[in-house]
Amino acid sequence: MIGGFLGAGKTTAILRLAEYLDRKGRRVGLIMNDQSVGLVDTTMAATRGFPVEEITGGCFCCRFDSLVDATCHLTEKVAPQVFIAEPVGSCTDVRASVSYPLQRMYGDAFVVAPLSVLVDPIRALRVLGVESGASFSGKVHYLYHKQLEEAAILVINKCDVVEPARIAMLRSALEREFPHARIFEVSARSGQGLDEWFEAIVPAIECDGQRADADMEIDYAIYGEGEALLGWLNASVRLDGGPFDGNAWLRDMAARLQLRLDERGIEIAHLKVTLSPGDNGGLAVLNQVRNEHRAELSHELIGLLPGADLLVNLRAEGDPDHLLAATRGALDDAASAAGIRHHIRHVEHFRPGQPTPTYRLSPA
Ligand SMILES: Nc1nc2c(ncn2[C@@H]2O[C@H](COP(=O)(O)OP(=O)(O)O)[C@@H](O)[C@H]2O)c(=O)[nH]1
Ligand SMILES: [Mg+2]
Repeated sequence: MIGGFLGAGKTTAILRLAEYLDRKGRRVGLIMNDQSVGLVDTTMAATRGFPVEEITGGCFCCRFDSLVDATCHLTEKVAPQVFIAEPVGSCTDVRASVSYPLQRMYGDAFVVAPLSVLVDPIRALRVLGVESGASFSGKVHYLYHKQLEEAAILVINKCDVVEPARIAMLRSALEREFPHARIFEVSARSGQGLDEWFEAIVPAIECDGQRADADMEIDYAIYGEGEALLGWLNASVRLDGGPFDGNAWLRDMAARLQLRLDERGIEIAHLKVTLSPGDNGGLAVLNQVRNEHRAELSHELIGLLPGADLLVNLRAEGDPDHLLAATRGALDDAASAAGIRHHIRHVEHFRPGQPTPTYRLSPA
């Protein structure tokens, strides 16, 4: 499992690890996880040609049997030698509720690698109190700390965009607070540092697996309240009446959405949007991981589109009704500014429920 908070770069890193293992001749199967259906991450993984299963409607810990089922489905299809799984970014305590139960109950079938947890350096510098800036409330910070505390390996990602001096400050803060963890500095985007990190996990998968570390104390009431402060919205929308420039439209829609969220004081954890004209016409992907972070288009479309399918995954600290109102408003305004029509086919907005793991085991 490659864990970490929303927007830390898990999906990007997982696809890199899958490519690394593929180059080494290992068959890989990916398992994506989210609270609801219609996942940008699954679309991204499938576009890269890797076999992928998606577990929705709850995190791995609360849908443990679905996780085991997903490995069976992948085994029937491609018999992977390595499974790479992305837990929901608002989830923690995955060692006790996923790694140990897997090892204990299915130890003949699986060796579980040490848990790696990624951090976005700018987000982590704020949550750890090293730098000031907009962040989340206390209970979300509690959940974030627990994610780092249970990691055997902490991976400072996005080193390509943050000055080395700030990365050094973050490393010292992490070493102070989490002395048991190994720390790597990488860029999942540029590839910097990835091989060193991958070389630390892959032999562990093949030889000894996960070391049993000390049990982590966690207050599920605070964790659950922290997770429920994060609103979730997944929408699937049809756009018609073009021609229109899909890349420009995505940027405009995201800017309008961010303004509406700003007005309500809602902090974005991760906004992911894909736009697909269909018929293998490519995919545009937009990501934003903080309010003041400019939305990035990591994949662009070529030419004008007559119509397209839009997928919006928004996770932000705020009332889900406000997320829905802001998303509807941004879609209305962006569509009329471009002279196109939009139709919301499916939308879900909610707060994650109290996490209740299927199993919870201590390392002993
Ligand atoms: N600059 C930079 N951006 C990155 C890096 N890794 C991921 N990102 C971006 O961070 C955003 C969130 O990445 P994603 O992999 O979806 O995060 P996840 O929510 O943890 O799965 C996307 O815009 C990525 O392109 C990196 O190493 N450097
Ligand atoms: Mg992801």
